[in-house]
Amino acid sequence: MCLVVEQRVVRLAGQNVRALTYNGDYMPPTIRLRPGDQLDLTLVNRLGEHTNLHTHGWYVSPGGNSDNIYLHIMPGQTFHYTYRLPKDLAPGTYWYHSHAHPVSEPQVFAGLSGAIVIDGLNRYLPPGLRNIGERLIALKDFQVHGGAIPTTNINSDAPTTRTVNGLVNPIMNIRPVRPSCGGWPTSAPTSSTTSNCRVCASTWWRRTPTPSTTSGAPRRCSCHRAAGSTCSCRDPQPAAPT
Ligand SMILES: [Cu+2]
Repeated sequence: MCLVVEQRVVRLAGQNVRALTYNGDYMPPTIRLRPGDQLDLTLVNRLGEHTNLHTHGWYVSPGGNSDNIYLHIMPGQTFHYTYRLPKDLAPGTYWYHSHAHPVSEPQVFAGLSGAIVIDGLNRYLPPGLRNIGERLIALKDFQVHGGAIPTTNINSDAPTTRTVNGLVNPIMNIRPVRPSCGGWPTSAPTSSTTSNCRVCASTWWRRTPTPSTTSGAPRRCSCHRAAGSTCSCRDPQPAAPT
């Protein structure tokens, strides 16, 4: 894998913005690996200052050409990283970013961050949901001064534009889940329809605390079987969690 670090004009929230990018994108490639894998990554620095790479959250060597935050990859330099992931690395989401002192904050602020997924999280789901589809949501925010994301006099308290996978207010179509639906485990039932999807979704969703009704009594449903089983909910569906 190769990451090229450079300043580029990217399209953000309907405007052209100079940002610091990996491979020319505000939302750079997602690194996807499994516990025990080895990541060989080439970092090419086309900035006018040094940078480096840090994999946030990994339990890996912090020395040599691994997750060594003291490295300075100088302008024009190419560096080869090798990360050996332990077999017991927790699956889930992580992220990578510049950790080059003292410029890590402005570099990350200007865009140098991306997502990492360590596969294997599904095995912690209820058995009937382990084959559901997966969606990655990466949140980044930016400010613009003079057509560029500022890298000096940063005011993190100033208003920012929040992005989801690099987009502002994107629309994501989701549907309640059943094992064969390929939907989201986090989706909640939103209607009183009686499709299998809704039934399975309500089964999943009832694993979270049940919200109270206006009378204060918890809403309950007759369905407490494992996801995928045939069941029906006689009572109103609970409201979506907030
Ligand atoms: Cu970090």
